[in-house]
Amino acid sequence: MAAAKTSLTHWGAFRARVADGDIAAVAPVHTSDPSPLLGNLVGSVRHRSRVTTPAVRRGWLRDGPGPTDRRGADEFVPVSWDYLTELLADELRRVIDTHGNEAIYGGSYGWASAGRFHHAQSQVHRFLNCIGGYTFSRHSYSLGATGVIMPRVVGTHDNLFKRSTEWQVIVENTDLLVCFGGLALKNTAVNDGGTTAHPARDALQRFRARGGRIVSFSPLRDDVDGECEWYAPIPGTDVAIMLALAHVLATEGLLDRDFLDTYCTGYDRFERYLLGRDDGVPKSPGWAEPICGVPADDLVRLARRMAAGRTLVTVSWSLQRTRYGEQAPWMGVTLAAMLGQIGLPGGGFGHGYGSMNEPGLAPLRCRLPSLPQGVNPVRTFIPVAAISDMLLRPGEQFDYNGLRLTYPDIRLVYWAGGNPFHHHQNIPRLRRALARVDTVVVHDPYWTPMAKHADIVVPSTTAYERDDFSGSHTDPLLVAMPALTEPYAQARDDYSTFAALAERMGVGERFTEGRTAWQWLRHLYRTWAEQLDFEVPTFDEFWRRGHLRLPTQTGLTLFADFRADPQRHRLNTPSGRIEIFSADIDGFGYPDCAGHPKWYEPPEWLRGPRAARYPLVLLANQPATRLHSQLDGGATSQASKVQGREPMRMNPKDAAVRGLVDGDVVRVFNDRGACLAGVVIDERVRENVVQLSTGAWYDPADPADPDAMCVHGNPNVLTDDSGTSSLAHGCTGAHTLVQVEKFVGEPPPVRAHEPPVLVSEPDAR
Ligand SMILES: Nc1nc2c(c(=O)[nH]1)N[C@H]1C(S)=C(S)[C@@H](COP(=O)(O)OP(=O)(O)OC[C@H]3O[C@@H](n4cnc5c(=O)[nH]c(N)nc54)[C@H](O)[C@@H]3O)O[C@H]1N2
Ligand SMILES: Nc1nc2c(c(=O)[nH]1)N[C@H]1C(S)=C(S)[C@@H](COP(=O)(O)OP(=O)(O)OC[C@H]3O[C@@H](n4cnc5c(=O)[nH]c(N)nc54)[C@H](O)[C@@H]3O)O[C@H]1N2
Ligand SMILES: [Mo]
Repeated sequence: MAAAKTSLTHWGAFRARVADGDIAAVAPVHTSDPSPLLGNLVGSVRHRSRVTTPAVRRGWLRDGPGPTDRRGADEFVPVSWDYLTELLADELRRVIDTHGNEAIYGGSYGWASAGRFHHAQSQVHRFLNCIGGYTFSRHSYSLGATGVIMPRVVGTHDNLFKRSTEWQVIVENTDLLVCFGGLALKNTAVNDGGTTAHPARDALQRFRARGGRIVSFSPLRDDVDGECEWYAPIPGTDVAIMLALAHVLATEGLLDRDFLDTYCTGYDRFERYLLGRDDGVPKSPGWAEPICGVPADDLVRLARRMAAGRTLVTVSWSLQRTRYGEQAPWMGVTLAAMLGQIGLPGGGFGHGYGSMNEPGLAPLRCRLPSLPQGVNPVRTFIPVAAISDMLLRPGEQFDYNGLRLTYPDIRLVYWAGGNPFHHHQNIPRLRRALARVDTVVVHDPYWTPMAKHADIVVPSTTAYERDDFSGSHTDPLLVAMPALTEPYAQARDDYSTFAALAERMGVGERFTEGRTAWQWLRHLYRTWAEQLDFEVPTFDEFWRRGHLRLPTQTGLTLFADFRADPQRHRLNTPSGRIEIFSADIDGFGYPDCAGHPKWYEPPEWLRGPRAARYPLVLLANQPATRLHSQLDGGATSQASKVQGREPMRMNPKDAAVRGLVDGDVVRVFNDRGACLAGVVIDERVRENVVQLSTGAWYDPADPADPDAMCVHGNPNVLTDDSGTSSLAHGCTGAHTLVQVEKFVGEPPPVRAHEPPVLVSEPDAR
């Protein structure tokens, strides 16, 4: 099993020097533009926040399962693996026998680590399927709105990324890149499953060298690296801007009627709205200016430029992570359709350039190996960001994507590979929701806030303490991930934990199929290799070499095949075309999502009534210094902190009126909650906007109080979790309105990365 000490993360491949059971140094491999996130790996295996022993919350051990407000405030009792397995198996059995499998929530959303076999979500879902199933979740926090709206508009959502127009095609063909939400390079380092290539920075340089121009709409200047024409509209108003651009195209005869007639349906219905035929309000640049703050003349000129050359309209994913988030991608496609360039090289629509590594990369010509998850006999599900609603409102009905669904009565929450205290909005409400269930189980290598809110905590290995391999659908390399070091303390692979649990519950053989983890790796590789239409080396050869290059499909343009032959390549929509008007959505009659893209005033915006009390828009965007909450204790993440708090960037004018200087600790608050943050003054941030990225581990000043201030800077104590609309119920974490004031006195210490108090109990084994 000896192999070079290289491995893969979601943000790149690296070579490690290992000493004393930990990663002592890392160097990037394969990439020409390595991610700074690699800096978080050093010391991560033996970090003080590791879970070193199976542990059970003291109150749960004493009083048994049941609703309680002690979660997050209690001590933990270390137990043996055998006792943990026994307790957990008995509790799962009790819940299933008394309430049925539907009472287990196993959505278990989260990114976990790279690795095709030891992928925590695949493992937990396979295990729960073996014991009769679980209530599951649909879609993601990334693309909650897109995942529902885009299949109805263009017949797919993932092909928008997996078969996106390649960077090289943009470099060679695009004249004008109009980017709603910028093209943030900090985000392009990352891909789910791992990535080895980071071509975006170089592509943008070559694009500019060829004479390409970038227009960025974003509250942050540095969402585009280097030269661009920057507009900083009021956050949340991109749909109004796109409507204004569309209005110019429609009224100046700049739209492509042939394209709209041949490839789209419902433009005329939409145009009635655009021109104000029914409501008397033309959505003109003059109408948009007071909404978005961008001068009408600039919008007129931009629309004309867009029609004069090869233009790619890109919409970042952040735009759909807000209330009415369905509208931005829908309107983006509509605008691109009016320009008539969808399917032409370098023109049309793009979604997620600058959001993830994947858009702009060449897809593999083959599938990847993956662990079969089995079949879930339970059909109950929720849209993923409805977790608090589900736990707080069992039995209540709600609308979702044309369906009327009922929230199940959840008794046990099972999490492996995610951190809801990172990903979910309105943490005070989430804490009250988690207090309602009988039992919370968490597998994680670290004492994350979610682990501290659990009853049963299962110490997992990190990806660097076990053998695995990984890759993603838009990366040419399959990469071997040999264990870099032995498992720390009592940590075990999730696979071993589930194998032991399955054995105890009488389904051991079904779960393991008689294979060890190492045998599974070989099995997954071999069965994958057998169905390929090209030759690959044996598993041993692959493992020895450390990576395997797979064929990719280069030169793609999104929807080129549809453009070439709209009959043969009809879209998977009711009309087979791009649905600018959707009769289905119209038929649902939702007040918050009409049959065509439309401007809705968001609740959390600067021109609304709420801004009188909370006059700043907080952008809770993706952190430049880590992936989500992962390795927040690592060097790159820690170097960015200000007096130990998460940095919050703000415009010099907003700082001046509050008497703030660089390095101050501030209290950021609204009527949902409050957190501390460290001030970084930066004129690249629009006025009336502050940026506090996600990912600082939640650290309540008083762990027993769900409304306590987070002393570390987690913006999700402030955000709203009410969902994008009745259509998708997507995550709306991107924006929230806040006020900021100087924190007076000595700020409380940050204890986020300290383990909880561990106490021994006489009866515990
Ligand atoms: N306000 C606001 N909130 C947001 C967002 C936003 O823009 N604004 N963005 C949202 C988005 S797009 C996303 S994708 C989510 C991300 O939310 P998550 O995916 O939940 O966040 P991560 O921090 O990646 O959590 C992964 C967890 O898996 C653990 N882990 C790693 N390896 C293993 C393993 O092998 N086994 C086990 N059991 N655990 C492992 C890590 O230690 C970590 O605790 O956040 C969302 N939340
Ligand atoms: N370094 C790093 N990279 C990541 C991640 C990470 O945690 N760390 N997470 C990954 C994941 S899971 C996902 S889903 C993607 C998410 O990708 P996105 O959702 O696109 O990423 P964000 O950084 O939240 O937002 C991108 C930019 O949009 C701008 N923006 C916010 N609101 C508005 C608005 O109303 N209008 C306009 N025009 N612009 C706005 C912000 O300035 C922000 O910097 O990122 C991925 N990449
Ligand atoms: Mo995401």
